Amino acid sequence: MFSQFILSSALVAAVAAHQNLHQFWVNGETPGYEVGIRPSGNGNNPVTDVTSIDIVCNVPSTTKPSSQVEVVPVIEGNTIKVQWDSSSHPGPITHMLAGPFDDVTAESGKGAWVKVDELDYVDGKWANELMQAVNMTHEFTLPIGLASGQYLLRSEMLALHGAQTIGGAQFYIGCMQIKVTGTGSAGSCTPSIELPGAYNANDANIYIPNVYNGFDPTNYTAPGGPVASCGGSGSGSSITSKIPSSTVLPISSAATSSATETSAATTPVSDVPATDVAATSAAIAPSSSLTTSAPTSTLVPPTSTATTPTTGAGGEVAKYGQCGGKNYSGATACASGSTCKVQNDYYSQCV
Ligand SMILES: [Cu+2]
Repeated sequence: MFSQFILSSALVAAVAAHQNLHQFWVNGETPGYEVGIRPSGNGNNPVTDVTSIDIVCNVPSTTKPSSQVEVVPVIEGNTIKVQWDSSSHPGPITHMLAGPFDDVTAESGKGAWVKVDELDYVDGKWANELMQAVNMTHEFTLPIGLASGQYLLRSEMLALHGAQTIGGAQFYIGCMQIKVTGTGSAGSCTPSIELPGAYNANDANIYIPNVYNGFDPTNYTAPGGPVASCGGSGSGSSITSKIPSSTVLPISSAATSSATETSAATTPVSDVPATDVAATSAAIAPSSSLTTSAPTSTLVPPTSTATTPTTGAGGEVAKYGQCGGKNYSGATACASGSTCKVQNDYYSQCV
């Protein structure tokens, strides 16, 4: 009896630590709580069979199928902030895109994906710990050079506390449905991977026999390969205000033309110069709270970017943004308070 009690207590603790994705923000504006996100038909439980279709977008909900989930308009280069349930499970967070599709609500996501964001282990902290410090949020920028169309945006938190056994790693997955206005063409982002297929139960970043016994997470990289390059001017909305004006035109015109259909934008894009848009998106600090409106108190005055030289590509990358790596051609200077740290050959990040 006593041992049963211990077992059930342990299970309760484990269940309490499970997590789901509940909300996201586009340039600081949210479509709402659990809006635009496919709900889990799996409770808050993880997916552990990496070869199953569930590894793509979790177990489908039977009560709210994807056809009833909103498709949220975004623009390439926008900042996306996600918020998950609190998690004490150590591990990385990654984001991937599948598309473009004509109707994302009808797509399972089985097939090609490109990784657009990754946060692993930085300065002695796993992604979940870094997120816990900022209300369980994480933000990144959509790449520039995406083809217009509808996409699945997949958020994955991989929990490694059971990774010492094969099949013990826990994948928490939430898929957002978005409609991208972009300047690229289909297939512009490389490399791509297949889901299911790219993950194997015995991959070195999924099955870690020594995870509690000498494992060094310093150089750990999450499953799914490197962050993709999308043929645009690098990733990150900060690029729009930093590169010569002659090359910013495709981006700003895209932003302007789609402003009317972007419910997430409270400030008409056409009313502010591109530098303001960039400054605003770069200023959405992860420390912003649970409020559903833009964290205006953290906004950096546009004047901070007005003095930026217009020549060269040397701009400022927001904290947690990409600042280097193979095939990366964007800004490399990190916002004050953060420094550029190499995560792998393909990805350096301001932390
Ligand atoms: Cu858990």
